[in-house]
Amino acid sequence: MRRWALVAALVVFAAPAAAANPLRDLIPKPLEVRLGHGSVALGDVVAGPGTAGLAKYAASVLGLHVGTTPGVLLSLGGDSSLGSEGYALSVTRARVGITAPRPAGIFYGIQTLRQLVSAGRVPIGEVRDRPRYAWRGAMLDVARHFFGVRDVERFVDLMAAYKLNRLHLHLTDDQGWRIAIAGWPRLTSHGGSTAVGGGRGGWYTQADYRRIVAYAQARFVTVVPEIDMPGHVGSALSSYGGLSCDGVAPPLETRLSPAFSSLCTTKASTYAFVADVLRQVAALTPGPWLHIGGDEAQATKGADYARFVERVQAIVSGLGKHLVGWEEVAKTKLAPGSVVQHWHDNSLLSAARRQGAGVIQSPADKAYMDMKYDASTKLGLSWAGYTSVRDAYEWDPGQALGVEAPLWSETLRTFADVEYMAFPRLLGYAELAWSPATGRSWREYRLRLAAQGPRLAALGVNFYRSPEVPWP
Ligand code: TNX
Repeated sequence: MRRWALVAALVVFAAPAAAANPLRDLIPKPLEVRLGHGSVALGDVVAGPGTAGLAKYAASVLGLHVGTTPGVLLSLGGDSSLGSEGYALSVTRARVGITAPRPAGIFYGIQTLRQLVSAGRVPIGEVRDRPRYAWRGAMLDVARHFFGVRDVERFVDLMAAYKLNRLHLHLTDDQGWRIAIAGWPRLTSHGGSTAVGGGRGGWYTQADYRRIVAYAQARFVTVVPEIDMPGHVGSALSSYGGLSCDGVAPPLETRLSPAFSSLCTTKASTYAFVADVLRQVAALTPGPWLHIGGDEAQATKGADYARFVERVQAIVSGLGKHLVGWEEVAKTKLAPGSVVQHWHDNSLLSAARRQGAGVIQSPADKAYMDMKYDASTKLGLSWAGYTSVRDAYEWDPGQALGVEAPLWSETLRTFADVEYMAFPRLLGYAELAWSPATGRSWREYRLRLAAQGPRLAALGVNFYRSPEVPWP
């Protein structure tokens, strides 16, 4: 890097009237970028030791071949201060090199390279990069409306292209139970049969879910499965009436916001159910987290709620996993390693911090991708206000494990709807989660975002052409 600076003239990011250079347009913005002069054509992808799988992946996304003609060289090793996800990318006249201490870093270097390629050429220069936060997530609500394996895989690819690394799947809610659990067939055959508005439902077999997990894992995305409890359980109660205190199965729920429901927290059989479900989900999930929801348990009495969450937390620990819960779980006594997902109540955020819990920032008025962009947005909700592309970008997550942008799907029936709400806001969250906060400005970001428009279009993404952004 230092030697490079001697050789090449150093051009800074905001150089006025500088020629277009994709090194200036990267999202998320890297830690350090040096621009050189000119560009180089791409050759083959050459795999260094231990990078054969990554080379195959790089070749497929870059439209190249794995070979030996000096081209894109992937190598493990180099500067260990880049950490488990950082990388160095160097483009000289002779070759493109991606070097990283760990495979994830090579993967992110490949994502950066993808954004640099234009008409088969890459600008000469250097990037040194590593993320600000470990948790860079998005949540997909497959319960209110169901989205199949292929859709979720596409979502994973789009997340990974912007260096996000956690996919939180909201698998169960009042209007749908979306994962098959052996021994409880009605959860899916009945509880998964419909959706908000009464349309067709759907669910993942355990093989489907494994496929999603493996697909995500290959892209360095950890799946965090959520089984929401003790509230938001209409689909479970309707499938097995014994899970409710009165023993009566309610009808299937298809309203957008139904009355609050609760598992019966005082019955021993409820815990047998919860333990069986969590054991099966844990066995399918290599990642270290199980999300147990815990939000909006208005139909559960306060003392019952605490006893329930603490008991479920013990089940989760017994499975060797860490509990993740919406911020309400901070009302209970959290175990070391439990993680709290903040969504709207600052006193619960403080309670989580007082207990030393890790915090994921998902403030509804900034990070909820189901909030309408403005009054004219046809999809989405607005209970937390409108969230323009600028609003979604202009905030700081502060001290936290990281950031996660939830996408609730009450109003989203198709995957095109999902894309319209997620894009382009997701790119802003990716940048908040990855890039240093210093020097951040909407005025500068909106230009880089504009430059991503053609890339999103080329990927076929149904993104919202916000008037705040000067799309080309
Ligand atoms: C609140 S956020 C909910 C969800 C809804 C969402 C809609 C949270 C933990 N609970 O059940 O889908 O608002 O924006």
